[in-house]
Amino acid sequence: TVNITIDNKVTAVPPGTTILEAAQGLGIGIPTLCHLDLHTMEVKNQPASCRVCVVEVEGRRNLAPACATPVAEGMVVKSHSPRVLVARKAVLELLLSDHPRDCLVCAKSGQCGLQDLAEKFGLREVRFQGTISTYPKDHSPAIVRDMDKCIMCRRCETMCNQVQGCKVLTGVNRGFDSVVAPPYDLPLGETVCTNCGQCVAVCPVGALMEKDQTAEVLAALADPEKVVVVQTAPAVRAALGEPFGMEPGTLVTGKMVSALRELGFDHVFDTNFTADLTIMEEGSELLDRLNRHLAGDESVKLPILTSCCPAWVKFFEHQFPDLLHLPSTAKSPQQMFGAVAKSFFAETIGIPREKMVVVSIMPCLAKKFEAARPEFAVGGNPDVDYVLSTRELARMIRGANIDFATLADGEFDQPLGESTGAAVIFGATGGVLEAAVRTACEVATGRELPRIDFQELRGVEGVRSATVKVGEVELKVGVVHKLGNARTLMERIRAGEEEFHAIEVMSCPGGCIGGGGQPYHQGREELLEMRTAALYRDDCGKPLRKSHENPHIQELYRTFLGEPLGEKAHELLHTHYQA
Ligand code: HC1
Ligand code: SF4
Repeated sequence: TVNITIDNKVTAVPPGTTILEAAQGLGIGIPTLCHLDLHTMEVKNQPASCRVCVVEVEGRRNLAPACATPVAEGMVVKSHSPRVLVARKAVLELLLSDHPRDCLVCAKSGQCGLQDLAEKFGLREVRFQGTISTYPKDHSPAIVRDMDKCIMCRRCETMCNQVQGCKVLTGVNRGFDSVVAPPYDLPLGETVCTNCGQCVAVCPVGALMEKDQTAEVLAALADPEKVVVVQTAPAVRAALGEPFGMEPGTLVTGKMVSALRELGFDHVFDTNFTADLTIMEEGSELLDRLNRHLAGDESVKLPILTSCCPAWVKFFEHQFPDLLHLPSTAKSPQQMFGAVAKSFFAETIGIPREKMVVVSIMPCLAKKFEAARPEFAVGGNPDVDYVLSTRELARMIRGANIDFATLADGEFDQPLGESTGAAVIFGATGGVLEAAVRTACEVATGRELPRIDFQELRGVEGVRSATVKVGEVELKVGVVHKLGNARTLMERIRAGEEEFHAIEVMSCPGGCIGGGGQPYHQGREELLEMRTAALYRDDCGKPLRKSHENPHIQELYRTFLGEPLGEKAHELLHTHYQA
């Protein structure tokens, strides 16, 4: 080990440790804007470009960036000497010299790393004035890029290329003109961008933001002619408390329901209901393909791939156009909900679909893109009208002055608000497959499962595989999160190097709980673990934990849909893919 002293505190750390890491180990906070360390992914963004982490190292003439300076034996460091503070302030002023000052109307206001430091350092003027770079804003179906605000920290690039394997964002040009851009400077919406939003999740400033749809939703709520129905994704309930100061991993399902009622939604329903429905369809498809495969039908292709993650869907459409016969044709729970709400539920309450507005609350930005896909509309009227991220909902709640923390727990409306424990774990990596296995096992054997928890499908590793017995069959399943891992696995499958019966892919770290629309995770992996634990706790506490036991799902098949994979189910609940 190497002995080092920081702010008079002594520590011993392994060689190669940076001053920043050693300081963190001592509980000493050194500000950073560009640094990002994703331990479990073994990915680091370490360009040392922002320079706000500079520290004084005894015996060295120049200040050193703590994030990129390895420790040395006997090193003595001062993290907040007057010299350091003066330098940091100057660094901030230089960053601000080429940065818009429109904090009042910036979507990142209040959560901006640069604004936060400017406030902490008491900046009252920017001494260095010069040209301010300007770029046209780029609006994709999910993301707004405002490169005027980019500070070239390159965190987005690391997420997009190293974690997601999408290679959409790269630093281009030099010096004052340098900026992060898609290939050929194309608009993001015309590239292979999956809308996963992981670039947004780590952007420290307002350069990458979600496409905000709160104004459209407010207008619908204010329109007396409209019946506004809302659905809430599994992962939202594990993170919505965070913007209101609650401990990460606090389950706020009941408060979320109450807040949505207070905001004026006419019917508060749950995407978890259609997550159970997805299992009925996708589980049936899995058993059907498996049985035909075992009977020697060579036209059946395996592995079946889950299809509820819209960024993953767009990824395989772009990257694996030759394998479009593999994904399940089941729509995602979000889209199943829209289709059921605007048919079954509109009929139930006796209104035409045009009078109904369906709003989703999602942890995800790609859900905005998914809802806008033309195949999910009838006569131009979309099944899901607007998608709000967890962050946008939190803003609406704050804007309405609702005291979230003290809200009483509300209950979802019925019939589209009932769900089982199998549905809520959709929000964590491995959950969709676990839910499918719970149902497939019982349907295949007609016997009650000896166990409900499939620990072998849970965890944080990027690629996991397990063998699960479904009836007489040893089902080989894979679970993947983060698209870079999905690419590696799919390439192995394409090359015939790996064989699976079923694979779940979720694009974001940890699954939807780490989605691009959640309170910014900024790469903090412990946060994702706390949210995940909340979903499994919720599952454990439910009286029903298998999708096929959901009484309202059974009723929906009896009275409206018919059989899983039947004609009506096909028309409303299945889709197709295009290269
Ligand atoms: Fe997800 Fe899904 S789990 S995709 O991550 O299948 O977004 O939470 O809503 O649709 O149910 C997201 C979460 C979500 C869908 C479900
Ligand atoms: Fe890359 Fe995802 Fe951002 Fe698109 S949304 S640029 S794929 S990180």
